[in-house]
Amino acid sequence: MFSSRRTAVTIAAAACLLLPVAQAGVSAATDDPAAAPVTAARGTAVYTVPDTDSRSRTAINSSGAQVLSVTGNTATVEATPEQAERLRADGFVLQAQQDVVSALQKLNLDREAGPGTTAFPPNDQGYHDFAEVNQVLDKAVADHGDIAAKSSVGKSFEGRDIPILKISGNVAADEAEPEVLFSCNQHAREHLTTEMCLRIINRFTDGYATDPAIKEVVDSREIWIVPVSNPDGSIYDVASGRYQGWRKNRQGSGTDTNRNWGYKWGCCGGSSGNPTSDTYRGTAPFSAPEPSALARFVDSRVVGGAQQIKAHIDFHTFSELVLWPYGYTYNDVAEGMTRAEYDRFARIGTEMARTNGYTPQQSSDLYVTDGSVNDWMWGKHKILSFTFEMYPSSGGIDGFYPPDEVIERETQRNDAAVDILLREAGA
Ligand code: 0X9
Ligand code: CA
Ligand code: CA
Ligand code: ZN
Repeated sequence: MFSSRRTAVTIAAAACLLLPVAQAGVSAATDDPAAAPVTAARGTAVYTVPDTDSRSRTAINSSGAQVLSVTGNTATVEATPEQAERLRADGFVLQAQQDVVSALQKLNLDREAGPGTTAFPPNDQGYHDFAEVNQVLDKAVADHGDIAAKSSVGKSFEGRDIPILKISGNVAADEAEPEVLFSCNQHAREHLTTEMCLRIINRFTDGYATDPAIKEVVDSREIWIVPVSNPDGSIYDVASGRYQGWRKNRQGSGTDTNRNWGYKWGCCGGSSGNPTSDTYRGTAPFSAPEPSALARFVDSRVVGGAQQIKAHIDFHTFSELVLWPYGYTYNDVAEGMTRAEYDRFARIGTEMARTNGYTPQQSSDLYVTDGSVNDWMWGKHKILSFTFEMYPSSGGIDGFYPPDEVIERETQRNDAAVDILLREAGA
């Protein structure tokens, strides 16, 4: 029943797409009686921009607008009317697709109204809110205490523990086994990634007793999983009774935690110094408590002078990409990255992408980012660190809110890639 309602919502959303170009600078919200403000100040719309490349997409981000996704050479961009006008003056072709407030409004049609809610909408109950994530972790430990242990990497800005699960044979001991980290939901609205981390947890705990291949991996690795790297933002995105389209943490007007990592922070035009920007880098490297806590955890895995964590995936949505460092430079080879090391990233990234159908590329091929997690993981610790941009391959703001019916298919899609990374951690 919920799926047919979802279909109706999707069709309604599609019907308002593709405004005539002549009106493109005008917000569609004014034409839409259903469009009540979600976040009062949010006057942005989503546009497609054809014929972009990595440099022009970096320029779009520098203008204050934000690239949401890229398919081929076409970027999907969120911008205010002023930013859109400015980009047009700079020669970009912008075609308006959707008003963000009304698009979020349409996604919210099934939502139980009212504050104090932390749960997902009735039609998206397949997603786990933060309390439910903790229940999944607690159950994994209760059911499989010999191979699963829960702890915290530290506190979020609002004081929540950021939970981490370790999975390994003889889990209570720190054994000399290659360690692998999976992290999810750095960006608040990218809820499908939390489900990805939960799938990894369930697969390697529930499968242990019956699947020899799973047992082999769990017994020869120490697997760390952080399902919700940004709990405050993730909860905020859902809790008001409506999806907010929120990306950052909840410190002041929000820091983009994936611009706050302390390797070449703010170096290269891949982040913003404006606190209201969606790519605000914060006041200093690790000024945001969430990446700071995760970084201190990773630092703590240096044992006897050797970093134990060998490989890492940070899951994001969307665009269906496998990305590797560096993000701060267009160059393949740079300080701390030899040609051989780059080629290893490309080889493993390409191999993983063959299994899930994503597009493999260096992360700066998307656009330049500085202060991202992968650059820090590799630049400081030589951890083989990838970003996966999950389903869908393209879309507007609704791309962050795929219906819960896709969770199983789109998380299962990455099983083989996860297995490849776990293998490579021992190479
Ligand atoms: O911009 C980002 O932080 C990531 N894309 S998202 O749409 N999920 O926000 C991409 C980060 C890729 N860059 C690096 N990994 N360096
Ligand atoms: Ca072990
Ligand atoms: Ca160990
Ligand atoms: Zn993201």
